[in-house]
Amino acid sequence: MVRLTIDGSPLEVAEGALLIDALSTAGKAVPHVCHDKRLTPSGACRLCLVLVEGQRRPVASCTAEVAEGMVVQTRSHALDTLCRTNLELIAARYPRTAYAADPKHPFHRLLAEYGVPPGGKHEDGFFTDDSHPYLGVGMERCVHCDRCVRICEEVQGQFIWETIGRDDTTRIAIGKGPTLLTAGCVSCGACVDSCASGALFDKRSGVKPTAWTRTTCAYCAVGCQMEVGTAGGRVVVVRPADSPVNRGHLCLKGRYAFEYNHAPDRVTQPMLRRNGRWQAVGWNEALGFTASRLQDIIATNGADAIGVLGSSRATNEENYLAQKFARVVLGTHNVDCCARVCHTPSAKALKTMLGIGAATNTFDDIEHASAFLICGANPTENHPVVGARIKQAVSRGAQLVVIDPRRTELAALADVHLPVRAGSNVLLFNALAAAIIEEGWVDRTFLSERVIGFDAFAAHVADYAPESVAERCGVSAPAIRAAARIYAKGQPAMCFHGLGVTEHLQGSEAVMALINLALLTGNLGRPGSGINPLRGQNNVQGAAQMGCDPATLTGAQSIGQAGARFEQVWGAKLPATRGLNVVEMMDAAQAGRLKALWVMGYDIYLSLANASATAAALGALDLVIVQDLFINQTAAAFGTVFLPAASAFEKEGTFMNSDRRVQRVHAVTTAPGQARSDWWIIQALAARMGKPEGFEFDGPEQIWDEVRALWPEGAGLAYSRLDGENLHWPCPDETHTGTPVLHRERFSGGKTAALIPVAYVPTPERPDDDYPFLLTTGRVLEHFNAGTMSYRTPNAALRPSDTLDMAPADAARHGFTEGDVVEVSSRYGSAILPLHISHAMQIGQLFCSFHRADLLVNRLTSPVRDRLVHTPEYKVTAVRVKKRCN
Ligand SMILES: Nc1nc2c(c(=O)[nH]1)N[C@H]1C(S)=C(S)[C@@H](COP(=O)(O)OP(=O)(O)OC[C@H]3O[C@@H](n4cnc5c(=O)[nH]c(N)nc54)[C@H](O)[C@@H]3O)O[C@H]1N2
Ligand SMILES: Nc1nc2c(c(=O)[nH]1)N[C@H]1C(S)=C(S)[C@@H](COP(=O)(O)OP(=O)(O)OC[C@H]3O[C@@H](n4cnc5c(=O)[nH]c(N)nc54)[C@H](O)[C@@H]3O)O[C@H]1N2
Ligand code: SF4
Ligand code: SF4
Ligand SMILES: [Mo]
Repeated sequence: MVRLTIDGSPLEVAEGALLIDALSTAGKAVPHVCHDKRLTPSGACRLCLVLVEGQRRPVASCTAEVAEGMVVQTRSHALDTLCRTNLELIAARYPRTAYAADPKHPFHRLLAEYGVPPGGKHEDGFFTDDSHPYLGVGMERCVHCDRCVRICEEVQGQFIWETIGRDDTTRIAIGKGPTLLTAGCVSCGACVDSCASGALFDKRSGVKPTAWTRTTCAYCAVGCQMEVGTAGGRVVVVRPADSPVNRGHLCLKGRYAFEYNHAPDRVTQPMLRRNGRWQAVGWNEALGFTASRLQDIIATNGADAIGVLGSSRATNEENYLAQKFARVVLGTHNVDCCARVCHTPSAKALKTMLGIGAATNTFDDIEHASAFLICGANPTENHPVVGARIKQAVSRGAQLVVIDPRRTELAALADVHLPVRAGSNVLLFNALAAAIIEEGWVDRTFLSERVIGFDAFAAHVADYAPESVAERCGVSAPAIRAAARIYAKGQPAMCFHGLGVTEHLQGSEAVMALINLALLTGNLGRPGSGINPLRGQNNVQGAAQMGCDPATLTGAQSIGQAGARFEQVWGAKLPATRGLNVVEMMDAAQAGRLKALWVMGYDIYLSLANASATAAALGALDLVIVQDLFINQTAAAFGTVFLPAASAFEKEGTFMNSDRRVQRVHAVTTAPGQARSDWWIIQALAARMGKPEGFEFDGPEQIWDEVRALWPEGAGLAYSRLDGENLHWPCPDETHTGTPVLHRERFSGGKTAALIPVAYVPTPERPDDDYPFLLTTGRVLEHFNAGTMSYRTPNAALRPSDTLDMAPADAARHGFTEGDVVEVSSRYGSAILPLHISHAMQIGQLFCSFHRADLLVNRLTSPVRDRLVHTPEYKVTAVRVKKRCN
């Protein structure tokens, strides 16, 4: 800390702070237009001048660091005059109409305070662009603070804005024009957020918020913190909050895509399907009907004829109750969630090898890493705020290896991009291990102190030398060696992986093969390293961690080891039979063994692989209870009962993000009509089933306290701590400050970890003459999974459809042109999509997203599943493509 004196009063602030920030902490904010905490200081506007004892001239407080003993004076007649003169220069060209229209705008208030009327010198030639659904541009209001240029570059890394011209004719415009969108703007809104004058603005911010509430983004598992502005019971604007995870940044989903919440087709009443038609009913009737049907099924077929699916979109508290309901009220371990279809392989591999099935490090480590290995993940689209942080780290000199069949945005920036043939990760990861060992790039100290099984492992991977596998992986041997070198020598190196690793026949094993690389090189147990799955939804990590998993209880504790404790706290016997996961539930339904399914916030018909099999399974059930915000595809085609849920904007609770942070979710508005929080619905149904005991919580905090009592690693995460602190579990007691980096001195599973030789097993899904292309599926920036939310926002205008992406050479060979409507067929089904010719694609490989409900891309995907945990192989399907004749 350093001590200063501000206008005669003492102040203590952290060393290295900028004087301007120290002044605002002291309640002595000085005027400025060019300063933004998120950016490197520019000192351009010269409004923030102060007098510092011992300095002859006034000092720009935005570029000066605090120093011990500094004596500062913030106001004086001379300073005010200087500030007024500088403001006059800035406002000389500022339009008077804008000033008159919005006197409360901070810049206008500043002009008024100093008695500086805008000059309003009319000029032409400003950049305008009205084509963006969210961002408004009125550059005649530009005051040349350059904050848009700087934030787009320094935070988002997109380089859209440029300063053109000189002196008097200087303008801000987009360099790659003609519009923001054609120039590659990713609609993050950072430039609008930073703009000092209103030259850039949110087009929809016509309604001024009357209240602001801080909460956690309900889209992806980055877990950004945001301030939500509401008016008249509606969300009207969202702004980034300053928190360690997002540091005042958001992506276009968190910032702009909230209108689904007030969509006209939000379901606001419980419904029963009678004679094929949905009929609105009251809660009493809906719950009574559901309870009696479930009781009948238990009486006739047993509790194991029912399955429950928790929701990765709902809170921890709600998922905890969902699995407790399955186990205690119904009496079955048939409970799962969509973690099964994405990162259960990561959890399995990490738990098996290191002892905890979650990311080893935190996003805060990105700035400590010297190198990155990004495998089968596309963070700039799917975890955009993390993607932006990685881009910044790379621009500051960190090395980057990307393993992805597609040339993603990060791949284009990479030192080495390995465009691996989809399905051959294990071959490639073993080849990287072989190269690291052969070249002597292993970390000998780490190996000797913390790793066992080296000799057997080295012998195993010797068969996978780069030169012998490169061709099968579709990459070159020297490129494999170059990548191995960067990962092994670029200490510390941080590995992030995604579904391109897990959603395969060998998903879990491929994650093990990645962990082997970290063990060989000592890239574990310290900041800037580790094996880090980029988890999916806002609370997928939490849903599984809460026990929405057939084999584990809350806190990923095994039924065998922790069962007795749960029976004691719950006052109930746990079921004796083994539970089914979601894909086994589908098999059991098709075989007639499963009769009922309660699906909370999970559109399985749209999102499970091999949709015709899903349809056969869901169609065979007697009772399908859907609890959601909307009539999703599962409800539309197969629902019997619909229970309307409150959204994340409408409830209290917690989400667990990708790097083990538990963060509060706060209600910013009330739920529409009769929609209720998922936890309320579960409790009400338990009561109607005649088992209210253990489901009579007053609210989320009380539920969370029961979670903490059962989960030793989460015991310290009291609600009272969660708003202010940034806590990563393990956090065993309320004095513990959390564990951002796992496995520091020892592994959670023991002193040493074992290298596991993984043999490559090719997928049975192979191209042939009939199905010559390899299709991989995944995501795009603008839309989110089942699309129920993002398609009900102007994001639909930004990207109206999934597309089939094809390499230019393949398109030319088949005579396809951009936008052709094509029929894609696999051995399992077909889908019709518009074609997009993309330089990101390799020859023979195709990509499409799966977000648009009516396209139902999962008709194409195969029944192949991960060998250990049954995750569907969404990433490899052999297909053929035909132009539709119309
Ligand atoms: N915008 C947006 N963000 C999202 C979501 C969304 O729907 N939209 N969904 C969220 C969810 S639920 C999840 S789980 C995450 C997923 O986030 P990611 O894991 O990034 O998701 P994907 O786009 O499915 O796949 C990532 C990459 O894997 C590559 N890939 C395919 N096959 C292979 C292979 O065999 N080997 C390798 N090495 N790579 C391969 C693909 O080309 C793709 O670039 O995103 C979350 N964030
Ligand atoms: N082809 C292909 N298919 C895939 C994938 C792929 O890469 N390729 N990825 C897979 C992966 S990783 C995942 S995670 C799944 C995702 O697939 P899903 O889990 O089916 O999709 P989501 O859109 O995340 O959300 C599910 C539902 O939750 C509802 N919802 C939102 N908030 C709440 C709430 O608070 N309460 C309740 N009750 N409901 C709510 C939404 O309206 C939506 O209907 O898709 C999988 N499917
Ligand atoms: S919205 Fe984001 S990407 Fe687009 S110009 Fe502004 S800062 Fe750059
Ligand atoms: S990066 Fe993820 S958590 Fe952050 S704003 Fe975007 S969708 Fe929300
Ligand atoms: Mo996911």
